[in-house]
Amino acid sequence: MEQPSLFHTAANYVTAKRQHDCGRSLLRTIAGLLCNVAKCVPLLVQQNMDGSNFFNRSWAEFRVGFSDLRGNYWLGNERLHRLTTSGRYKLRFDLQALNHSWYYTEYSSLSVFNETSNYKIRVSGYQGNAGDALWYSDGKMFTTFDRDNDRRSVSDGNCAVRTGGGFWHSNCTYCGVNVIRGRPDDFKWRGRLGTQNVAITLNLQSSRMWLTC
Ligand SMILES: [Ca+2]
Repeated sequence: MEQPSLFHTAANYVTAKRQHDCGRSLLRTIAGLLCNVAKCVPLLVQQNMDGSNFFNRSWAEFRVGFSDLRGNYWLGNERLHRLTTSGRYKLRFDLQALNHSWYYTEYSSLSVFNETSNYKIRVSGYQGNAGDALWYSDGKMFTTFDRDNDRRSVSDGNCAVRTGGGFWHSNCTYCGVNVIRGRPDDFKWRGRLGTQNVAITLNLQSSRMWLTC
């Protein structure tokens, strides 16, 4: 399955950004990000190269974002909040299965609330060919190993500890893009089609999330 070339690599994303006159010095600022998204340059939100433990991070780290030289990336919850409450954006997932086929899921509407609301997510308007895995996170707050806002009982613990990744956990997630491979829920996408909750299961090789317009 062919991947749309625009989304294919993080390098393409950087190149695309530089083709727009938003100012390189602004690339890490909200103004720079808004400028790029306003011009419909897809903005990378997340990239998980291999399901390692890269997303096993604190609340403070998810708040501001983090990255490494291998391409693993989290934009940051505060930026996500400010972007998605200042304009209307789509959220796109590009999903590479272990067999190297590519799939995508897109949501036509995304909002991430403020830190006081524990970065609660609202997402709707699924389309794609991987099913809807984020429905289970809709309306949920963000949970990290040091901030338990999930629906899992106190005695059963914290989904970020259990899965090894911070996310908008319920009990815990069908959208395992931040989960360590081999942990509960795994580095898997489990998509709903119609009323069938797990119609499509993708064992992931890599994942990306984008803000698009
Ligand atoms: Ca809990």
